[in-house]
Amino acid sequence: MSTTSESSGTPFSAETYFATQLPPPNLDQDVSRVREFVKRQVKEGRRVVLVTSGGTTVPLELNVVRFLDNFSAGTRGATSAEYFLKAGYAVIFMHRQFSLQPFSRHYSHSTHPFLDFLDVNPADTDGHQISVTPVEQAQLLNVLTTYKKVHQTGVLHTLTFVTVNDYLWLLRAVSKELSVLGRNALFYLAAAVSDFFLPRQKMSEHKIQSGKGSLHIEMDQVPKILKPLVNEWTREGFIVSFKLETDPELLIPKSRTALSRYGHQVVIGNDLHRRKFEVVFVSPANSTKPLDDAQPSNFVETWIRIDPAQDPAKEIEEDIVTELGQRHDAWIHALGQ
Ligand code: 9Z3
Repeated sequence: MSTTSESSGTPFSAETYFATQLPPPNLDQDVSRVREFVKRQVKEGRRVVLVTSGGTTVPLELNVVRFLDNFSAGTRGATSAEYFLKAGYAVIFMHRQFSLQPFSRHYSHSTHPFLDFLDVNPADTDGHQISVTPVEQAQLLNVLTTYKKVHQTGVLHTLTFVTVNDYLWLLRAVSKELSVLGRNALFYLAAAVSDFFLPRQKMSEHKIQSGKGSLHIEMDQVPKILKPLVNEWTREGFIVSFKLETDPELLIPKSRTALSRYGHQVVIGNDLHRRKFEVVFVSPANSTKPLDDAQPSNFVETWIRIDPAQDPAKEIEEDIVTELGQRHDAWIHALGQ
């Protein structure tokens, strides 16, 4: 397959996108559940964070057989969601179907399959009693207790997407619902979102047939969704986006560009290969001045690093969430200044 990144047409604006692409079939139902959840959190006085997590697919056919995907397993999002819950936030966890989820992530079928640490009790001749291998008990008890408590208190709401189209429609709808929270809403946009997509008008209805030689696909650019998110859908929320690069030299310049283009609060830059050990927070040096990404002094960079050789159990998301909690706090208390 060969693709070209140059589009002959004008890039889709968010407005054109939503006027021409269809919403996912269960959008209304998803939105009314989010509304109920948010209403309850407002009543109980909690801050709410929207965590997006995992990769988006780009289908190539309407009757989809093939699609483009990306590497994200959803580790960043699922891990961060747990730390946000621990910090007292209610969490809307919007994730790619079948990607990692808070709590169950500790027992992923590929890295830590739970069947490997369950035993049939040897004293039980009928074989009806199952026990947990002693070495796993403490961690399981800890995870299970927190998981049960979170579900009993109703502070975690889960939503799923598969395609980039599902993601965009859901993000727009959920962010509008969160606007009732004003500054108490935090957006943590960790999903790995495709930059390119195939509009439904250009998709083949049926499976693309082979036999005509190589396949050429021209994709359109996904609209820059952060702009309407910041300016229209949710005017007061604290918005954190992630910038992923594979060339470390681009990390800070691209994060600065995103910040000056969209005017939100923080871009967290991460390099694909070092993302589990270091990230950089890029934010405006002075929130009242217009940002110019050609002026480094307009920005502040704060690195967060962990050393896995010193503490293999440490997760960088713990420090990311602590830092964001403090910044969100300051943002709430700066209201009216
Ligand atoms: C991230 O950069 C996330 O930290 C990762 C997490 C996807 C690297 P994993 O799921 O990986 O733990 O394996 N997310 C944002 C990536 C993204 O699509 N950003 C867009 C961009 O870079 C802007 S929203 O242009």
